[in-house]
Amino acid sequence: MPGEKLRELQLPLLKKVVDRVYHTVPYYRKLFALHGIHPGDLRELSDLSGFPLTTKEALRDNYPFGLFAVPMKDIVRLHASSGTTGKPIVVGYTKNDLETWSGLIARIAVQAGVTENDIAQICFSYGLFTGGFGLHYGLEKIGATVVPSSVGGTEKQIMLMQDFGVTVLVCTPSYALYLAEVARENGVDPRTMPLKIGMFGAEPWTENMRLQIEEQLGLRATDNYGLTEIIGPGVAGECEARDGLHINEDHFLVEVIDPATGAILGDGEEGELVFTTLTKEGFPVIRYRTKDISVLNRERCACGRTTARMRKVTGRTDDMLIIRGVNVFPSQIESVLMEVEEVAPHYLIVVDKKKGYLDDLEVQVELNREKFTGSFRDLEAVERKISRKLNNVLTVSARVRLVEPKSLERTLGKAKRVLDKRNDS
Ligand code: DLL
Repeated sequence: MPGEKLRELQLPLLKKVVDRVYHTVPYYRKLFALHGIHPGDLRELSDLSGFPLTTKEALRDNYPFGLFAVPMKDIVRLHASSGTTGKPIVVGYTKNDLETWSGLIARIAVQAGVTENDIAQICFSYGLFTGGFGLHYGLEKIGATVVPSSVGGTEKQIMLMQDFGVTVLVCTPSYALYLAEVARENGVDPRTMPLKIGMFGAEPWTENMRLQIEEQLGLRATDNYGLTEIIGPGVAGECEARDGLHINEDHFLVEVIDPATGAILGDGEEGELVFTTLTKEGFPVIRYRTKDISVLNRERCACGRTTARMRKVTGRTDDMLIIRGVNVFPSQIESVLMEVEEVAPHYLIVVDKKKGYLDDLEVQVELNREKFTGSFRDLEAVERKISRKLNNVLTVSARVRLVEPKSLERTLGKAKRVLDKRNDS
């Protein structure tokens, strides 16, 4: 669809949703009044910038059902975000929302190359997390055979993959690497499994990590993005060109803002993604701040699709570490580590305060026994080499500690890469 047609489609949907939340959700009515703005002020798509942004805190404050825009009898499913502190954010779906959602997943799956001939194993948790159920119905919709194996029991997961001839792996990128590792431990070369396509998402991962996964599992790794507050997975996904993730703009209006000022940024400018749902009934959201950092590209993709593409999300405004005043993203560290063959792609970033005031950055990374056969002295040389590389990229010094293979904790869902001990005492 040409861009102009898409905008023609978006405007009435946008007007409708803004009007609807104003009339059905007291929170938005009050918020709009507070900002002296009314749904009638929305004449062009660009008028949306005059409306207030919605934050995670607002969603949390309205726990559990305060922002639902339909009566509870019309909500047929609840999901919740995995908050680490306090109450989660609860979202509700109507029957139509579930239909929309499976359609969007079907779309990103087709983009990734999945067909009805595929057997897809979903190793995302089935529960309040949106990953399992979200991907499930969309993959069924396109006629793929779904194996809802959920999380855990990694050895069994591998057995099922081999016995069922699984061709599509659906999980977090970190779990994909863990699967490969456990397979090798059990004498299975993961490259001999029939896997063809990986649909990975739910956490940031770098291009270097993509290469590692592809090499270890012998599949084509694709990225897909989403968040509970907007719908779950299905917001955006890569096509065969893998040159950015196509945003499903007929359902989600996207903006990029300067996280510090809230000012709207242009295409090609890096900032925080903000989404407005255009078709959701149960839980519509206006201008939701994702805290995810990306860049938009509206040039036509090699695949022919015309939707805006978002660059792979490399970090969040809130996973940014400030080390001695310098902004450091875990993805920068990951990128460096993935280029060093003596280490395995398992690491932990530990931040602490030295002498009570000086930020101290330590990167623990597991040795790769296959590539490292040297002595203690060689070990120190590898640590120094990585340290030097990190120093160049981060512009702050980082201590590197090589640790025993498999000594760092593995997670079955989203990986925990950072341990920040600065506020512990
Ligand atoms: O993680 C939804 C999802 C499930 C997406 C399965 C893809 C696959 P939440 O638990 O609410 O929802 O977490 C959302 O995870 O704001 C990003 O920070 C991060 N995230 C999700 N997908 C990606 C990705 C699901 N492909 C938060 N790349 C988002 C980078 C991602 N970060």
